[in-house]
Amino acid sequence: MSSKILIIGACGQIGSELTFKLRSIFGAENVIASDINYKNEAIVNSGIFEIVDAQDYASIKICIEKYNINTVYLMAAMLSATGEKYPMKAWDLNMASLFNVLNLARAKFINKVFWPSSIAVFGPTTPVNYTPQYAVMEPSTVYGITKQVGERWCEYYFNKYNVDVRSLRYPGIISWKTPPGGGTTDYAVEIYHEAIKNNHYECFLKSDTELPMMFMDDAIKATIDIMKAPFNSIKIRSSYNLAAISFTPDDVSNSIKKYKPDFTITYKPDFRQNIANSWPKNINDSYARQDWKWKHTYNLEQITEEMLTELNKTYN
Ligand code: AKB
Repeated sequence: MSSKILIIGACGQIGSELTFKLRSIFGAENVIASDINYKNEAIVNSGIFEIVDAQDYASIKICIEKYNINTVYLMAAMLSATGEKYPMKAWDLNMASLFNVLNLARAKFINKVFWPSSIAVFGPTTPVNYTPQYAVMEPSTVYGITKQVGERWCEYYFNKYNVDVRSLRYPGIISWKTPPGGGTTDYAVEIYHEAIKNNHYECFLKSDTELPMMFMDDAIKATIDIMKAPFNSIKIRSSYNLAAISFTPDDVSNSIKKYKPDFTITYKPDFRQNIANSWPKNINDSYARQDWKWKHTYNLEQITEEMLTELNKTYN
């Protein structure tokens, strides 16, 4: 694997944990964190940090040249719920950042790229159960459209320009260190914070809304595993289906009640319900398991235990 890494969007939910993990593997001096602002103190103070605007080709190129970067993880994006509020901003950020990094790779300033896609590439006409890798994809959110189009461009840059770009269709990611922002699956993180703080949560999705989810440690492992995998083992250059578990708000609530029997939940679905309704309930990720030996670890019980334990320390 490459020795000098740049993470764009390092202050976000996944970018921050990826930064810590990559630094523990490759050494802090070899992993440069960057973002559009200084919003995550833990990241800004933990090693080399640069302000980089993902929408500005020159801003990324300057950083790549300054540190002799050869691998970029592009983690900056506007997610599904915020994207519906600011459609053009979502389109501009998600597409411009991807083109900037792909074009830097095409011009040989870097030689390896990770770009996350999402289950949002699927839409209301996709089969919802064990959605296969190759399925109808008619995304109904701006975020999903950017991810589907992005996948096509990744495959195109691989085929036409030999750009070594690797990608995963992330499900909802659950973590306690850095909060998510602007996603439809965010309820599955908020619920744990509210359980600790107020012993109550008002959920913006209906109780039986089943969605694919994954604990952060598994998501980071998948990301590093696909980047480590031998070049020829990566057979899919659009993006791999990736799965761990699937659950509903009711399932999470019941798992929290095992530790906090007084916990209560109410339901007040908002516009995010329609987004969730358009996504798969669970995902068939057999290509990832076959091609680069993907395997998840965490189930819902383990996630609940770790979330409650860690957030308890944060708030108390
Ligand atoms: C979102 O909810 O928008 C994201 C995603 C599934 O990509 N977490």
